[in-house]
Amino acid sequence: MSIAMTPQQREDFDVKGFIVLEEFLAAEELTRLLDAVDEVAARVRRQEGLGPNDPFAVRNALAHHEAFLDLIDHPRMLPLVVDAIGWNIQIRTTHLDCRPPYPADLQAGAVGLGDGADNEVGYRNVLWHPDLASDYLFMAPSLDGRLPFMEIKVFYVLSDLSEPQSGNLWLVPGSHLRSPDELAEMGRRVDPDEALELRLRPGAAVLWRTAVWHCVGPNVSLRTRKVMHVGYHYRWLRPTDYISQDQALIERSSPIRQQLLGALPGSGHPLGDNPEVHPSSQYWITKDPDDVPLRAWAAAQVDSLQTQLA
Ligand SMILES: O=C(O)CCC(=O)C(=O)O
Repeated sequence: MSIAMTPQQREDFDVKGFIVLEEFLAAEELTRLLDAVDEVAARVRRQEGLGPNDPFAVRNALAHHEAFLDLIDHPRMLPLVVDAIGWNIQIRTTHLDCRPPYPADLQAGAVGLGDGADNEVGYRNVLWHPDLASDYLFMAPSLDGRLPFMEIKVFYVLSDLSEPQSGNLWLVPGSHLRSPDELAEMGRRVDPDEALELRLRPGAAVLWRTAVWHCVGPNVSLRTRKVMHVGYHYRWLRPTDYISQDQALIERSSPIRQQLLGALPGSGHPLGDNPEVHPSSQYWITKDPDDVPLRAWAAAQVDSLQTQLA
């Protein structure tokens, strides 16, 4: 039973591979996030020696500001996340992307081809790709050549991306059902009729399967592109952004947040009572419900819905 996903959203998620949620963030949430982006941007620019017009991205963004951290268990998004991927999950990555407008004389490269003058000077012209299948990472485990379902991301639009060519996220609806090899064989050139440039206002969110082919278009608008992606995957996979999160952060977090931060509760051995002879990773075999508090949380949501419907 779904906790929050409507039948239409379920169909969008399964068939197109993504769900668009316009006006998802409340005005105060958006303001807080934009202030956080400014604060983090100033710090990163200082630390990395970047100028005010240099693009940059930050990974493990949740560790950089409380406003970003609060997105991982956002009370209206978490139910949709659990409906999409289940409760046995943790954060794989959180990334912030800030991409100022191109200088007037900079030629925008073609969408999704990963080259062009913009790419050469650091405005990443992100190639069409599904996540977890790039050849420089690994050719991911395949299911008849297709990617198995391993993860989702939530894309939060913080700046105005409602006009074309503002650094928009592009998607190929339904491509999570196609093989990454097909994209490679196409020379990563996607038929424009198949590609969708998401044009979204600040505060929108998109819950998407990262196996959907996607890329980022050039930003020839006059505004800086500011977006966040919050990625969730299964607890038995390894995160990209951290081995373990900061201990002080884990200690001050709720049990559900600790789970999402990839932590295990208690002081026992993570391989169980008999780690020498019968190691049994708590990330795999969850005998103790405290290992995965999202499970009880999801069950309680379902119970409450059933009571309301009875
Ligand atoms: O929107 C972005 O900046 C990056 C999107 C992307 O390529 C990804 O999340 O893998």
